[in-house]
Amino acid sequence: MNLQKKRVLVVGLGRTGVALVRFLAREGAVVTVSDIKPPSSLKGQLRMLKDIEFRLECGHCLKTFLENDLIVLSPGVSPHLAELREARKSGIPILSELELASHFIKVPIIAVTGTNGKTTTIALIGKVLRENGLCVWVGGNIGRPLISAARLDNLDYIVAEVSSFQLEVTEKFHPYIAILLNISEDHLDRHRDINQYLSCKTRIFSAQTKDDWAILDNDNPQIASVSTQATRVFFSDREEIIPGAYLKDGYIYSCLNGLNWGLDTQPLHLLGKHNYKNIMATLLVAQIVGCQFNATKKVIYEFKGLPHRLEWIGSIGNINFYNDSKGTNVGATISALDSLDPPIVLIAGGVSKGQGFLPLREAVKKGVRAAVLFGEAKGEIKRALDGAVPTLEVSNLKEATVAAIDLAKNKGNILFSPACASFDMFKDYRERGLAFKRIVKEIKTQNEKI
Ligand code: UMA
Repeated sequence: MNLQKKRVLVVGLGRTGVALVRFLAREGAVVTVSDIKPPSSLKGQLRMLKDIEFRLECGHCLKTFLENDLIVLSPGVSPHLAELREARKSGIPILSELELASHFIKVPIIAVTGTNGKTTTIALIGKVLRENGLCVWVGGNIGRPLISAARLDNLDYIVAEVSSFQLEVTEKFHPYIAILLNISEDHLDRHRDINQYLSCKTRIFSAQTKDDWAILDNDNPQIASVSTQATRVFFSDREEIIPGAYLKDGYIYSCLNGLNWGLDTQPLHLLGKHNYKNIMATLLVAQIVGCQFNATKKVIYEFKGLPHRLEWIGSIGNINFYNDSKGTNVGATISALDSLDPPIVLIAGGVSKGQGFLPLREAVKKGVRAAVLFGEAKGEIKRALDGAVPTLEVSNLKEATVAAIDLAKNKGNILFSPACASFDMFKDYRERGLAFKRIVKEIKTQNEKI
């Protein structure tokens, strides 16, 4: 693809937009950016691009969309915008950032998607490959757009987290190894229903050939049956799969390419069966690319997990506190609940992403003493849990934490796993997780003074 002197419109000037403008300008394109925000809200981005020549238009204007040769979308921009519909009718190509990056990446890609566990899995894969002497770039949906890896060629692999938003208008994105970890309701404020969400996710396989690999969760029939030209290999925590990866008698086994590896789960820092599956996917990747078992095992045993994901943040008396602020959907909260011993007091709430909270009902019956709810969705969650577990509605995270400590009665685990997005009260899940850590620390300090 030659972008020299091409008129290219970038829609959205967030992290992806900034990386796109840099890349496109380097390629010699004539770049325009369209963003719905006013310039005063884009100051940070404009500062990052101050050395680059491009035109910014605030507000989406149809004329601008129609006078470009190519349109590239940020992941947060819906491909169903009216301006994009018109551009499509006029035959103007519309690419996702992922698709554009695919044209300029020659290094084999290991791509991970799924509702939960993506970031943990790419972090593990990246560390395992590096420990095995390979040169890798790790990024994607984690805030480091794939386009910033375009044209890098002194690499053995690119390890990329990809989201349903990024995959939605993608056709040529072609990973050598594609992993679909799991699927549960999420982002239904953007996708029509779970089937459409799943069909975006499975686009990760659509350009694969018989020389590629697809790693799939055998325990979910919708995932296990996805169609792909690639060699399919499965993982399961329910049954023995050879070739494949599975859990048996406290060991994770991975058997592929003539290799048989067994990993005792006892020394792992990562909690929960969902993390065992992330490890299974990592082991299969390691076997495909020819890693050594000892180096791989060392990384997995040393890995303490990422912040805001079932992160143990300390204890007060006999109560342990876990920060799972990245639990932004019901599936993630259910996995977190399954990973901890009862009794648990759950703190949840925030903004619903269109999913139903009813699946939480069964999960809380297995050891949750009470649920403390806050944020926009608290009433909706309460209705889903009523009768299954005692619930308490409060107005903010501080009140929720204080109430949870009271309800825990100096015993068990307090789990902050919101099952919701954070935007009603916080910038993002990180800010929310940090707020929880700060609150717990303050309460602990006060207790120590008494
Ligand atoms: N905008 C428009 N028109 C629209 C919609 C948005 O102009 O119709 C503008 C906004 O005003 C804003 C810009 O687009 O200025 C934001 O673009 P964006 O939402 O794509 O955000 P980025 O900063 O580029 O971040 C994106 C991903 N965001 C989303 O998918 C919503 C980031 O994932 C990702 O880290 C980043 O690219 C780098 O790849 C975030 C995320 O929440 C963390 N992802 C979801 C998830 O993980 O569950 C999918």
